[in-house]
Amino acid sequence: MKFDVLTLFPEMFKPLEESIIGRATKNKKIEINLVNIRDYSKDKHKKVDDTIYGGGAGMLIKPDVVYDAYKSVASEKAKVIYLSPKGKTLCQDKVESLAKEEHLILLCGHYEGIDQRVIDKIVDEEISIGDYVLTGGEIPAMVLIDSVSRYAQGVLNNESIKDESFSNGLLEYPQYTKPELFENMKVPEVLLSGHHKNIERFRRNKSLELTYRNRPELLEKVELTKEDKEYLENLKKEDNDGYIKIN
Ligand code: 4GX
Repeated sequence: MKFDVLTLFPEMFKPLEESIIGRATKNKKIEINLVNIRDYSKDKHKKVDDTIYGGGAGMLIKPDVVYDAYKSVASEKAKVIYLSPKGKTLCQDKVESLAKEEHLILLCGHYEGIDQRVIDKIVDEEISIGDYVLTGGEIPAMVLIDSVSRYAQGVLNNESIKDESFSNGLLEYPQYTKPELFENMKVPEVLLSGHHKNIERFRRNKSLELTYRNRPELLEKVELTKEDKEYLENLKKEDNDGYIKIN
């Protein structure tokens, strides 16, 4: 799978040379090609931005420069994504569907963004990584590359995708490794028991509790068994113990 990144700050993508994404690139499981938008400025001062028609603070990136940078990597099958807080919020389902694409072109804005005409001309999808404002689209592009690449063939070599957070609609249960005793805290006994059915129930309950406490809205969308529902009802009862609930 190939990513072309159109950016004014290609050096910001250094982190992708490390760890799993770095290895995936070296092993040709993914390809990340950085395109400096500034290289496509026709201006003798390499100017890429200008003031905003109608007034307003700051500068916008000029459409012609972005268009020429885009044309240098464009292909028929490529999907073009603009990272922006105005886009639809990225979620794990979206990550999985993007991983089925062969070629993604990621457009990173800076300053106040990019002239709307070139966005209308080349962008297929506008995606946000969350409801907060950053200084540019580079970190969001790295978030997208990192999350999508995990699903590319040969990038991950274990089964971790099966049990991780969101894979079953719930947050992942806590996990433990050696030593068995750390700062007076023991690893939960059931995990040492070898009793697979009990371990499975313990983990499911921990997932349910964590999701209920941190992300209760996720519980609406997940299929709960009779046992799941009983466990959650008990939790709520314990939370309310000693108090009268007023609705
Ligand atoms: N998820 N930013 C884009 C430039 C910009 C400004 C205004 C459109 C309109 C962000 C996010 C994000 C900062 C990237 C502003 N683009 N991108 N940049 N959150 O905050 O994706």
